[in-house]
Amino acid sequence: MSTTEQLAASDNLETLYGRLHERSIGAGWAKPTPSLYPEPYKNFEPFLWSWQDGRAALDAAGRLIGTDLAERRNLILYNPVEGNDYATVRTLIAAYQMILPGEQARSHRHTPNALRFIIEGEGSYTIVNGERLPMHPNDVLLTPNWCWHGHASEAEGACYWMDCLDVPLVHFLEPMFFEQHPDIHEPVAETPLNSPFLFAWADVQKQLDQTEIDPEGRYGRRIELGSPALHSIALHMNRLESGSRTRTTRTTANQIICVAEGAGTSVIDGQSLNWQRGDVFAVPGWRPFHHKATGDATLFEMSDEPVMRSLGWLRTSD
Ligand code: GTQ
Ligand code: FE2
Repeated sequence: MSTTEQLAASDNLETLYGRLHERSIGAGWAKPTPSLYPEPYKNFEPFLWSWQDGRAALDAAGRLIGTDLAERRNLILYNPVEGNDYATVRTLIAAYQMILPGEQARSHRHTPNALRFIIEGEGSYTIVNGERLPMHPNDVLLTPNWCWHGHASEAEGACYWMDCLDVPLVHFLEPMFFEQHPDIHEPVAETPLNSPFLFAWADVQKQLDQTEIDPEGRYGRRIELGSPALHSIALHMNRLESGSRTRTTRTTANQIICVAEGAGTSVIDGQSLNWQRGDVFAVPGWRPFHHKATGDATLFEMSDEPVMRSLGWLRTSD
């Protein structure tokens, strides 16, 4: 290690860089890649995961692994970019999950916020902080930061859903905590008639029916679940009329979309993705996108908009 005097006497830049490096200091002006750039990089890709394949894979996993060995029987929908094996978009992860009749997925809690969108099956439920919440197709259930939650099924057949969590954001910011429930399976204390953690499809549909089509043409009929549903994740249902096309837009918010109803095509930064019910697709931030519905369709949108908004980084443009 050079001395302070030697550092001070450095008589060319290479010598100075070498002596700085010994001290873990870099020359800001000589950085090989810029730290500041005019607009977001395209680090994550638009991509679609098919429910048909997700369901087939879950059925196979159901034969091969049980909730005794797998804390959750979930399939991680990771964005296919170099070096990534987890995140779906920068801040969020989506997964398909399945539970078999009579199974119980043990209770735990963690600092990441989570939510589920139910895709198929009747008779499963989640126990959130002792409350038993039923899961019906197209319902949305929340398990916010540090709430106990476990899943169980009294169904005739398999029950399937999609999970969305802000784990990649928690990984980045570091406040990760996780623990198992002391009773392994948290007992049911109550079965409430309604809960702020449950958005039932029947209510969502009623609200959509009463909502006007967005006059700017960006979303069709759009409602927000919660305001926002979770501190880090906003949830919207967007209902598109058959044959309609939304106006091209972009936002700094990173989105994951799950198809609640219908079929169509989305064009995201020039890439066309054809979707149908249960499919999940990634709309990374600042990519121009529009949606086209071939029949009446409803898109369930999960985004990190509350994070962007609260930090002053939410921007949208045409
Ligand atoms: O159901 O509690 O897909 O904790 C990933 C982590 C689901 C869950 C996931 C989880 C869960
Ligand atoms: Fe969990």
